[in-house]
Amino acid sequence: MQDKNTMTTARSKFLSLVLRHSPQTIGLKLDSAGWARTDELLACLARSGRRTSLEELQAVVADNNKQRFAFSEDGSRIRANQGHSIPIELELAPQQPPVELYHGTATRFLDAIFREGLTRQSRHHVHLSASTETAAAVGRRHGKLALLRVDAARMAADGHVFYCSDNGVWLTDAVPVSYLAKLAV
Ligand code: HQG
Repeated sequence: MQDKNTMTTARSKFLSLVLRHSPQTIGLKLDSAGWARTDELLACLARSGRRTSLEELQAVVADNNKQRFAFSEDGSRIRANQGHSIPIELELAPQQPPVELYHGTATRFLDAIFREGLTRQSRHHVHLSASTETAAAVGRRHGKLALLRVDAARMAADGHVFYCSDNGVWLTDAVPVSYLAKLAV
């Protein structure tokens, strides 16, 4: 018998897979802004052998450590707040970023990053954090940490557009090398 936390984490990972990358895995359809109907999601989960109650789904959304998912106001729809690899349009409004933002990465990527800048890889945007702690945690997922400071104020002044996802991740299309500086860790 798995404990409740293990189940919630497993459900959250699977939900990331279907709402960000591969809804077709369970025959689910997302609209152009990434929303799935909540009742359809529950039906698709049940049909694929992952029966989940509405209460259990609500617990996954509420307990998620990074608020990765959100329900629409009336609860009839659900989507991932960011991190998609499939083509959806989150419809976020451009926002003025903080003066500095941070990006955590692995040291083995630094040569490429200081050649071509930060590029979005398989995601829709480059992901940046308002705190060095969060950036460091993101970077450590990839290997030996390298921490970069992004001159967001100057980027914005130069016309680069920033968005902030509902869970506080700063997003932009690319960060050219001239706005990057390596920080000591
Ligand atoms: C690197 C997590 C070589 C980039 C986090 C990163 C985040 C380059 C990796 C979210 C490069 C991509 C995103 C270049 C960038 N050459 N490498 N020119 N430009 N890179 O996972 O930012 O848990 O796609 O530095 O909290 O690490 O999924 O991006 O190391 O918000 O909710 O290429 O994922 O959120 O890796 O993480 P990722 P990320 P979740």
